[in-house]
This record gives sequence, structure tokens and C-alpha cells, in this order.
Amino acid sequence: DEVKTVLGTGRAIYAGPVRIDTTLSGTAYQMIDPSHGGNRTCDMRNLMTGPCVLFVDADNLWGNYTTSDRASAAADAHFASAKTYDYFRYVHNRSGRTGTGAGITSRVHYGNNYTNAFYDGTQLTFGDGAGNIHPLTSIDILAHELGHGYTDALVGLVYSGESGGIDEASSDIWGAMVEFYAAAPGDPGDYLIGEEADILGTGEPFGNLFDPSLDGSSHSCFGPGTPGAPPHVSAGVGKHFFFNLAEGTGATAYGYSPLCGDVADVVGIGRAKAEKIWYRALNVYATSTTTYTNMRAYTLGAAADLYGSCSIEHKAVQAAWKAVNVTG
Ligand code: ASN
Ligand code: ZN
Ligand code: CA
Repeated sequence: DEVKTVLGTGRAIYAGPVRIDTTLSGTAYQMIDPSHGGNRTCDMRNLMTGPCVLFVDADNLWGNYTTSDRASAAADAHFASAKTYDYFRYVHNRSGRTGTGAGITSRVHYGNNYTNAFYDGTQLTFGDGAGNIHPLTSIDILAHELGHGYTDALVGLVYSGESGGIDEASSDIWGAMVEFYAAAPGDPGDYLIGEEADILGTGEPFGNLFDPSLDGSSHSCFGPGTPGAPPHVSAGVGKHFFFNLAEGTGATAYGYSPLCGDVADVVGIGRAKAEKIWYRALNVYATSTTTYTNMRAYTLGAAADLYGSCSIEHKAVQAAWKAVNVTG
């Protein structure tokens, strides 16, 4: 028989009250989402090995908004994986990370006090954070990790040097863009990354796109040290470019965007155009060894393709790169 999606109710820690797609098997509901490539969400039971136990439930009401119910973090992950799927499907016309419609498994409650999340080429894994009360299952973190899967499939950037930085920048860009797209009641979009899960334990966000250097290590502007910096550090240049392009350098709504070079303010073209330019640069032009200078040329190419040579959008791409010291 064909497996049909059933509409369930999530009481997610970060996303809040959300609808999630599940499956009815016999008399039990399962966290399997046939409407989004068969995404499934399972429980690592705070171990690092052994089976991941699929979440099942008798009444299709998942979680209680807190970590006292193991299904709450699962509801966040199940919701965020569906929204990430829809984002790439409807905004970029990409059906699943492989392009074949296939979804992903999200393993939650991984390890003990595990304060990270990762994509291993096959599935997603999320720790519960410090004290096991800050699961890393927020939309921006999940979309960052799942975004690695999409970027890998689109380009396969080498994970070192500038190409590694562009890989990490892409994941934070997807993280932020999916968060806006998802429009969750408890977690509206912003340009902060990981703030919901309080990864640092200080109440400060783990990172942001408007001035990445605020994290203490990321480069907000391209400099002599950028090519040799680790991916999470050089990524700042790409994130900051993207913010400049979408929101402009005069933007104040989400923070601020200091200029690097001596250039006039960049007028942003909006997220909807900026995300299409970045995606097309990766999908059509980028290679495994793409550098920031290359990415400048590729985003210019993508903007010319989409909006015309010498269009406002094309010129904004040029200005947004100049504002992070990438001049080609
Ligand atoms: N959360 C990290 C990332 O996706 C995992 C890692 O450092 N490998 O970038
Ligand atoms: Zn990453
Ligand atoms: Ca965020």
C-alpha cells in the first residue's frame, strides 16, 4: 500500500507549535515524513553508538515544548528537515539534496552533553548541548548541516582553504534563509546562527552573517590571512558578502554591516534575489577548488544570467564583494 502522510502536531522547543508530517503504521504514528522524501527522525538515547530508535507516538502529538519530553527536540528536527526540503524544492527547484527526491534521517539526542551537530554524508546528527538541555535542533543549525548535503551535491567543495570557507559560508546562508522561509511561530528568521540552542552557554549567538568577526575568530573581510584560515574562519567573508547583498551595508535591522574597504554604502537587493544568485553561482559555475575571487566572478555571472548584465542586481553583487575586500 502507498504510505500516506498524516498531519501531526509538534510542540517543539524552539519552533513552537508546528504541524509536522508523520505516518500511521497500524495503531502507532511514526516520525516518517512521506511528503518530504521520507525524512525520518530518531532517538540516539544519549549514546554515540547503537541503533537510532524511530520516534513513535500513540496520539500524533509530539513533545511538550521542553526537554522533559524527548519528542520535543525531535519535533524541532522533523519540522526543520521538512522546511529545508521545501526551501530547496520550491525556492531553488532542487528535489532533495541528491536531486532524486530522497529525504534524510535526523538523529537527535546524540551523546552526553554533546555540543555539536554534523552531516556525515548520509544523515544528520544532533547533540543535546550542555547539561543535555540545549538540543542543537534549531532550524538554522539543522539547515546548516543539511545544507552541507545540498552544497556537497551541487559542487563538492574541497573542505580546506577558501573552498572550505565557501562551503561553510553556504551552510550558514542556507541556515538563515531556511529559518526565514520556515517562519516558525517560536523562531522567526534572523541573521544569527545557533542563538536558540545557546551553544556558547552565554546567551550569545554562535555566529552571525552581518559581522562574522563578532564570534572572535571569523573574518568579516578578506585579508592576507583568509586563504590559509580554517573553513569556519574564512567562511565569514562569504557570509558577510551575502548579508551585504541581501540587506545592504547600511542595514540596521539585524545588526550592522561594517564596510571593509573605502566604498560607498551597498544597497541590498533582498533575500529572494540574493539567495538565487548564490545558489546559481554554486550550481552552474563553482568547482571543487573555487576561491573567493572565483566566487565573485561566479555570482556576477549568476546575477547577469538572472537579472541582466549591468542590472541593479549585477552592480549590487560587485559592490557587496568590494565591501568585503574581494575585488577580483
Ligand atoms: N557543526 C559543524 C559544521 O557543520 C560540524 C563540524 O565542525 N564538522 O560545520
Ligand atoms: Zn558546517
Ligand atoms: Ca537564527
